This record gives sequence, structure tokens and C-alpha cells, in this order.
Amino acid sequence: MSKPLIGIVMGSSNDWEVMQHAALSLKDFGVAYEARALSAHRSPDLLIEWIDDIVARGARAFIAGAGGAAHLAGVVAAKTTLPVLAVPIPSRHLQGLDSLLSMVQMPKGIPVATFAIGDGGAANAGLFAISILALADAALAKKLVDFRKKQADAVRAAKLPDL
Ligand code: RP5
Repeated sequence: MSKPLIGIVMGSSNDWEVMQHAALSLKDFGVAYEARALSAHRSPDLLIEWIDDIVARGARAFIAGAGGAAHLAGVVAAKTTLPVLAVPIPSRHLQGLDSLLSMVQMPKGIPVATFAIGDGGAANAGLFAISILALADAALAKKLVDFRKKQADAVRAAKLPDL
């Protein structure tokens, strides 16, 4: 996609299994994004280069997913004043609690908005990015209202099994 509005970045290509859910939310709403695997500690120069480049191309917000000592979202937020939405990736030993705490405990002054661990958090980060864009895009705001209505309709139609 040529003019991405949202930059999705993750610390490893192994994070894509979770982060694809952020991309799917954006795709469902027709929002252009660019997704990259770039590490804050393994490829810091490449990461900064990409942030500068995608901002120059008109990006409006970032979604950053990482696992373990997950400093990626904080580093992105250090380089831009655009909103940064953080997705904690489930980790092998601590199931993502380490990722969550690394992201949610950002020191005062450089905020990141942290979402739930895993697939649901990634999908919600995508939806939240859409909400941000919808502030200045009436057509997108209408799609969000329709999306919420569909969810409410599904709850209304839900049937519990007979005993
Ligand atoms: C972090 O380390 C990544 O975000 C990933 O979740 C974790 C492990 O990376 P891999 O060893 O799977 O590449 O940087």
C-alpha cells in the first residue's frame, strides 16, 4: 500500500501471528497500513529510519507489538508525537506478563496506550487506530457505528442451548 495511514511494527516476524489481527481490523475497514518486523534492540537504526520515513509519507498513528522486555513501543513513542498503541506479545516463559508490564509502565512524559495481551489486544489496537482516524473521517466513523451494531445484533440473536 503506497500511502499508509497506520504503521504496524513488531519486534520479530514471529510476532505476526498475533499482530496480523491488528492488520485484519484495518483491512476490514479499508484503512491503508504498512507492517514491518523491526527490532528496537536488534536493528535500532533501521527502526528509526522506517519511523522517520513512514511519518514523512503521512502516517497518523503506530501500532507496536513486542514480547519479553518489550521496549519497542516506547522507542517508537520516543521518536514521534503520533499516537503509539502497544500490543504485548505472549512470551514463552511469562505468557506476556513481561511484555504487558514493559509497555504499560512507560515512565511519565512519553506515553504509549497499552492493549490486552495477544490476539484480542492486537485486534482492539487496530479498532482503536480506526477510532483515531474516524475523528476526522465521517465515512470511517459510520463504518464503526455499523460494526458496533453488528456486534449488538449478534448478542441479541444469541440462543443458549436447551438442557
Ligand atoms: C522480541 O523478542 C520480539 O518482539 C519477540 O516477541 C521476542 C522473541 O523474538 P524471536 O526470538 O521470536 O525473534 O524482540
